[in-house]
Amino acid sequence: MLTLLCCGLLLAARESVTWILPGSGETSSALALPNSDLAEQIRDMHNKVLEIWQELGRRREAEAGSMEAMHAVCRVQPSSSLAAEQPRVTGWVLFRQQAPGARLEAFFDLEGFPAQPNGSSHAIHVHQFGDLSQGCDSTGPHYNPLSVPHPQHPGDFGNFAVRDGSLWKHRPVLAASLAGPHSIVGRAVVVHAGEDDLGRGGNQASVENGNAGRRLACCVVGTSGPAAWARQMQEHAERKKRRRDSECK
Ligand SMILES: *[C@@H]1O[C@H](CO)[C@@H](O)[C@H](O)[C@H]1NC(C)=O
Ligand SMILES: [Cu+2]
Ligand SMILES: [Zn+2]
Repeated sequence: MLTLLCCGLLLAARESVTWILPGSGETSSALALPNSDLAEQIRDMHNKVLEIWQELGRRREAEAGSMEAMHAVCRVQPSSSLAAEQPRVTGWVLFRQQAPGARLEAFFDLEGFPAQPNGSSHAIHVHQFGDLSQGCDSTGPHYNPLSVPHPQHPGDFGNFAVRDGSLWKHRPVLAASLAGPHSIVGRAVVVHAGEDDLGRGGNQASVENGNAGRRLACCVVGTSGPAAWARQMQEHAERKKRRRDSECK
C-alpha cells in the first residue's frame, strides 16, 4: 500500500517535470524561479519518499526481531483446597510459541502422583481464571472463548500417562496460544486426579470438562524469557540419552 503510494508520488513528480520542461528552454527568467522551486520540491519529495522507504525497512527489521519465540512458564503446586489424603503433585509446564498464530509447544514435567496403579492417566486443561485464592477450585471452568463443547477447548491438552508417580512429556502441537485475544497467559493449568473421557462420557459434564475428577494441582501461566525452555530442552536430550544408554546395556 505504502509502496504504491510512493510510486504514485514519484510518477506525479516526474509528470509535473515533463509538463513544465518545454517552457524551461526559454530565456525568460520569470520561468527560472518556478522551475528551481519545482526542482526543490521534487528533491524534497524524493527525500521524503526515501525516508519513508528507509523507515519501512527499519520497521520490517524490528518486526523480524520481535518475531523471536514467545515463552511462558507455569509452576504447578498442589491445590490448597486439597484433602490431606490426596497426592501432592508439583512440577512445571513450559510453553514456547515461535510467533503469534504458530503452533504452541509445551513440556509437562510433573511428579507426586500415586505410583499405583502404574500407567494411570491424568487430564490436564487450561481453566478460565488465574485465580488460585481457593486453590484450584477458583480457576473456574475450562477456558472456552468460542463457546464450544469439550474437548474442543483450546486448552484441552488431553490425558497424560504417569509412570512410577511422575510424568514428563513434550507436546509439539497444542491448539492454545500465548498471543492474541485468546491467549492463555494469566489463566490456569489444572492437573486432575482422573482421566479425561474426551466428551464420550454420555452426560453433560462430559462435554464441559471430560469428567476428569478432582483438581489435584494447578498454576497460573506467566510470560518468561527463553532460559527455562532451553534448560528443559537440554535436560530432555540428556534424559533421552540416559534412557537409550540404559536400554542398550
Ligand atoms: C511402571 O511402568 C513403566 C513403563 O510403563 C515401567 O518402566 C516401570 O518399571 C513400571 N514401574 C513399576 C513399579 O511397575
Ligand atoms: Cu480441567
Ligand atoms: Zn475442555
